[in-house]
Amino acid sequence: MRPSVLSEEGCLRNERGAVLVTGLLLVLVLTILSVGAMMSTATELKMAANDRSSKQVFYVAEAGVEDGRSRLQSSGSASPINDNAPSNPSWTAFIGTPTRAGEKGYQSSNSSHVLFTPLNSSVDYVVTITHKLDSSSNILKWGDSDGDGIPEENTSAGEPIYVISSEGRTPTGAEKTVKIEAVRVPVITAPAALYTEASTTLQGSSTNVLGMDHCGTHNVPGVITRATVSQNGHPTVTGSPVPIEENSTQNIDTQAIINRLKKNATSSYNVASSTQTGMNWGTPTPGATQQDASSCSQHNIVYFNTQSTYVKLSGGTSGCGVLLVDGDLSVNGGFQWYGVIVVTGSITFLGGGGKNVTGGILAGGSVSADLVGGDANIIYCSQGIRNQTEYLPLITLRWAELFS
Ligand SMILES: [Ca+2]
Repeated sequence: MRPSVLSEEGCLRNERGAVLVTGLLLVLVLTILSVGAMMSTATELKMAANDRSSKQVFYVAEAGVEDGRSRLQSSGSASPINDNAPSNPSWTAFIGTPTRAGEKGYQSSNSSHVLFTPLNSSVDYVVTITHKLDSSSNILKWGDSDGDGIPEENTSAGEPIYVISSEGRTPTGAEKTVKIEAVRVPVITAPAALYTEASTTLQGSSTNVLGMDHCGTHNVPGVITRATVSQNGHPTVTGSPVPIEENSTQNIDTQAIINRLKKNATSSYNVASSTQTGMNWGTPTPGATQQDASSCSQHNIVYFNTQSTYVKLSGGTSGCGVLLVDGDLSVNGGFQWYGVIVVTGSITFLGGGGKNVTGGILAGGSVSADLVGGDANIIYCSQGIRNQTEYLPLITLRWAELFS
């Protein structure tokens, strides 16, 4: 029976060996798994760090872009960047330390170069601001060169387009460049004291439509209309080269002007066949008489969506800035406005009470007629038109993130 004992001992040894091998295999598998997990965690950490670093350097570059864009505003910036050479194609403004600006080509001896200290010194960026040029080195502008009310890139009218390029750098040495094209909001196209598209009646001896520039030297016609003008009761109309230009080919897209500016509205209203009484969106300082220009330093943008009806402003309404009306506008009683009035429909000035609009009016009405009477004084004022857009934030026309 010994062999059977021996054989039992052999079996026990074999089983012990198998347990040992299985245990060793298990340890091996666990080791491989944990090393794999550690490697994968390390990779993920590295990816997260790279992602964080990439985002960080992007925001640093963006801070530089914002530094340039905010300081190019004509007003409203504490330390503005004035483009003192708007027709110099080589003009370059640098924002950065002298060392960082030097890396981007800044030379203190170059009269076309100007250097500005960064607004934010806690992060490292260097910015260059140049004029956008065409292939013949002409300065490209953003403005309404063809008088349809819609700005476009051109070489004659409007504001110079700026190319703002900002290179951000983090303490770990990551770099990224963000580049934008930005421009000041161009002036609203206002070719006359009163521009209309429908047949227009001017009535009453106390109605004055004056195209001679009352705050500058840019004289325009009193009225430009795509239709005709009838006059009743001896209103006064002046302007240059003519007081009234009828059947004009000029075609201003008043809807496009409104759509562009209503984004910046300081007051917006949804109304339908509504009368607003005694509204105040600023108080112009009147001139010596109702036939003189008023003045005002406030800038409101008031937008009325009338849902294809009208809004009537009555009872001593006043305002400074831009009045935008989607629909028809009716003004009854005393009314003082300094700035620009743009209406997609027709415009009616009636009733008693002195009315003074200093700046310009655009009415797009093509069905109803425009009627201006009731002590209305519409006085062209180039400064009053220009004032309304130059304080607005710059528009970004194009944006690019350059990898580096
Ligand atoms: Ca245009």
